[in-house]
Amino acid sequence: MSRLVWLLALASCDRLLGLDSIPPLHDAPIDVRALDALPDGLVLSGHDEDNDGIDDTIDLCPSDFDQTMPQPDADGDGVGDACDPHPDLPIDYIAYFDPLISFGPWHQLAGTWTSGSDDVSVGFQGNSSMALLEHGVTDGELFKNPTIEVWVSSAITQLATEDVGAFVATDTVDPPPPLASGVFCYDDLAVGSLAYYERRAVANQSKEIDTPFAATLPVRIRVVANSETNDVLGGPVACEGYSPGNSHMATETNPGYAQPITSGKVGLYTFDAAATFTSVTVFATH
Ligand SMILES: [Ca+2]
Ligand SMILES: [Ca+2]
Repeated sequence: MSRLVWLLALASCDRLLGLDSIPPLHDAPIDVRALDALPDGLVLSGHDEDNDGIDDTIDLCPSDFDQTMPQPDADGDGVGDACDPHPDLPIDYIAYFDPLISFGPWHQLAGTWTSGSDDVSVGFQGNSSMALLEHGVTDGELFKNPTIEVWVSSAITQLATEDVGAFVATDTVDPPPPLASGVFCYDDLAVGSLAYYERRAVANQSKEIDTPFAATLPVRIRVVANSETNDVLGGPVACEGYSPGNSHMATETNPGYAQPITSGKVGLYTFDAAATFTSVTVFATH
């Protein structure tokens, strides 16, 4: 068979099988499992945050790219391996996901935030200032053993101490100063480190740890804030930084405080920096 005839035969075969009528994955952000498995009342969002071709509503990791079908989930808990905080323990679920298409339930405590088409941004605030965007829905509550995942797509720095990150605060977050009591995790853009800052109001304790972290935007920052003393999950709190651009991940754990965080709120913040946040995901345990 000549090369031309072979190609014609192959094209004909595709038409017979209807293969040329199947749109590319990225043009059809619908998981095939949704066709007969979508629970009553569940409506696809029509939005695909991580651009992996799977609608946010049914994506096992809505903010972490994984277009493998079906998406790997080794422990079968419904949270994909690409984002599962405890990939070997079937205890996790996605408690909250926000693609930040609008401000939605978030409200500003400080700074000037703007809502873009698919993100929220905060402008440069000047010397030693902080901008806080706090989640109203979680007011007064904290998901069990939450892991807060935040994606940052851009950041502008002008001074020597620039931070972009997220926090879990143990009580009401007032506009600074002072810093709220809680756990702050951030990419220290000026010195290229992943930083962990924990402040306990009762004991008037604070501790900051930095580890080298040469992040390339976009960057994923996670705050792991266990709400129970649970040896299975490791230490009480930790921070993680991940930058797909250079495949570098850093983890920082503060062993100095054994107390769990038993109540609180979730927030985004910057310090001496302008930044754009593209999504927030809260993982929790059953
Ligand atoms: Ca997706
Ligand atoms: Ca899992």
